[in-house]
Parts: sequence; structure tokens; C-alpha cells
Amino acid sequence: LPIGVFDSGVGGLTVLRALQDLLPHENFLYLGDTARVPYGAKSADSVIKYALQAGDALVAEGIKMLVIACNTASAVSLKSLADKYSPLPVIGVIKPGAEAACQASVNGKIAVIATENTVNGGAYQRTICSMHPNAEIIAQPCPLFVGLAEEGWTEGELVEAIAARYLEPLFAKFGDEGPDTLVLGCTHFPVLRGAIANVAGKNIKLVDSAETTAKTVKNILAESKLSNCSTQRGHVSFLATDSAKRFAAVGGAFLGVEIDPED
Ligand code: DGN
Repeated sequence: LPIGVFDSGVGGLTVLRALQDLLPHENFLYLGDTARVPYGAKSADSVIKYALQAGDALVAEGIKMLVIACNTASAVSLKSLADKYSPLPVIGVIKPGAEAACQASVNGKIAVIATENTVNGGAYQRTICSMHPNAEIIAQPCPLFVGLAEEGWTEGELVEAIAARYLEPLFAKFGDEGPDTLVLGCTHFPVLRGAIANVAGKNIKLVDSAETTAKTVKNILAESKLSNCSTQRGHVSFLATDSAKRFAAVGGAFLGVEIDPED
């Protein structure tokens, strides 16, 4: 059976890519909830409802594990999904993202950028503090990054100007030393990594949930004896709740594969 992965749109493909890199023999079924993107400013009740519907659709197709490749949905719906689909393993991306931040930060000054819901709900702030008690965290919503990623506008002057507007006040709050780590706390943001890195400067490490989530998935597959023993390269299927053509174009360009919207 494949591993089910979902996000509001193309952002979760950043997690899918890390999963494919680490687990090349696994099959994946990816769902982009393009009908309802963005999740970032919707109420928690709506996001939980959408996440349960995405989970239901993937479970109905037959999956062996569910990865919530969306920070906004992970923050509010992980428990509901884990309860509903138990004993199916359900993995969110907040804890792996927080782990990546704590591994990367030396001075404990950590900046988090994410959607409005993820920032205002405080999930990263709480999780990082529970792992790194001396951490000082500043978090800033950057909602326009989601639209840029969905539009496929990933670099250039315009993207850097928006990044500068979001990041400068955030970094200024930390004073001269500044943060040493910037958490891309939304799975859409690594799509803009180059532009964000240009603005953040080379002294700041950019981290996201993708690799640490993939490691968590690998460990759980091994522990629960669910790993695929095949030696052939796994295969990925895609589902989109709307605008399959646009999803195929932007997602395919990002993954570097041809996605046929008719599939
Ligand atoms: N990619 C999602 C996240 O990690 O929060 C949600 C982006 C959105 O839909 N606003």
C-alpha cells in the first residue's frame, strides 16, 4: 500500500520530495486540497473538517500511513486524525520541524515563519520550548508566500521584496546578534527557499520539516514492519480536489516530473 500525504496545495510536495529521497522504494498517494487552499487563515474547525475529508479520501483509496504535510493542519488536526484512523500511523510536521530547529540553533534565538493560524496557535513556540528550554522564539505570519508558491513565482525581485518586508522587522526585534535559525514553518515556504535565503543572509540557517519528517516516517515504517521490501523505484499518484491542470503544471515543475492532469 502507498503512504498517503496531503496538504492544502503544492506545499506538501516539499515533504513528498524528501520522503521519496529517503524512501525511494515506497509508493505514495498525494492529495492537494486545491479547492480550499489556503488553509492559513481559516478557522480551526474548518481546517479540521478539511483535514478529515482529505484523510477519509486517502484512507478510502487504501494507505498504510498518513502524513499531514501541512503545518496548519498538523497544528489543529493531528489528534482528530490519529484518533479517527487508529491504528493507522498518522504523522504531523510540527514536531519534526521543531526538532530540525533545535538541532540547527546554537544561540537558541529562533525565528519562525508560517501561516497566520500556525503562528497564532503557538504550536511551534510550544514545541520548540519543550525541546530547548532556553530558546527565544519570534514568529511571524507570511501568508503571501503561500500564494506565490501556488502561482509558481519562486524567485526574483518581487519575491525578495515581499520576503524583505516580512523578515526585516522580525530580525530587527532580536537586536544585533539576531536569530541564527529561521524555521520555514509552512510546507509551501521551501519552494521559495532561494529568495528567502538571499534576504535572510548567509549567517542564518534555514530549516524546514521535510527531512526530519521523512526520517520519522522511515523509523515508524521500520518499527511497525510496514516498509516496502520491493527493490523497484516506488511510484507516486496525485489527487487534487480542484484545478487539476494548474496543480499538475505547478506541482510537476516543482518536482521536476511530468504530471498528467488527465490521470
Ligand atoms: N502548506 C501549509 C502549511 O504548511 O501550513 C498550508 C498553507 C496554506 O494553505 N495556507
